[in-house]
Amino acid sequence: MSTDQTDTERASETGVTVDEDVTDLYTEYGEDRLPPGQRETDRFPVLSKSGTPSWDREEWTFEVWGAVEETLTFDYDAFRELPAVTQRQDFHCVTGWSKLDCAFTGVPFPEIVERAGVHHDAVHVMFHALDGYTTNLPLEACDREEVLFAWGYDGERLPTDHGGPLRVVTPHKYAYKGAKWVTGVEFLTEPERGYWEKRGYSNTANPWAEERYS
Ligand SMILES: Nc1nc2c(c(=O)[nH]1)N[C@H]1C(S)=C(S)[C@@H](COP(=O)(O)O)O[C@H]1N2
Ligand SMILES: [Mo]
Repeated sequence: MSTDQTDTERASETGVTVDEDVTDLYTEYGEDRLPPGQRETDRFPVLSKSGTPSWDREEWTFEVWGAVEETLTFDYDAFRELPAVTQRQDFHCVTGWSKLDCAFTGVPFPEIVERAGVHHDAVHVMFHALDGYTTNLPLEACDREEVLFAWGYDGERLPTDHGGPLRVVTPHKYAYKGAKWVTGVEFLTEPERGYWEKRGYSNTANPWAEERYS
């Protein structure tokens, strides 16, 4: 697949109806849709620090806490009832591959911000996951419609290897900013670093500026 196809051609390839195409967000950051130093892949590789954790649908919860008016807890069914959107997005891994035209379905980050009533002094966010993974972003970097808590991929339930039942996707950042198996989001009044950010990966992770390592 080349990067100069039309949107119509792309839509017919995946066969999934999308509500929004956000693959043009690169124009905020760079000239080319494919960030520098990346190569396009048709596969969707699996990358995890320590394998795929198991989870139990009855026990699973998603929590929102920290600098918020209201701590929120959802079980799986309650989370699936939140308003969701299907977006066509690109996915850029810091190790050098990019998968274009992924169809992710999920709940936009601002929906969670609104429901929790995030405090005015909240400036930062930490995502927590089942495998002990964490990753962080400034609130203003993740409070955007393209950051999804995704439970669907290509019209199906998100596969467990790719972070099911729920993962975060951050199409404007390298993919390590998107926690797979996410179980909670914590709003912070001071910046903190997550798993890879403490181990030499870039804190800012802008693919178009090749912010890979710090
Ligand atoms: N919970 C969790 N989330 C994670 C990771 C992980 O090890 N654990 N790895 C990150 C990295 S480095 C990448 S590139 C993407 C890979 O997502 P994929 O396996 O669906 O391709 O997930 C990110 N999110
Ligand atoms: Mo990665």
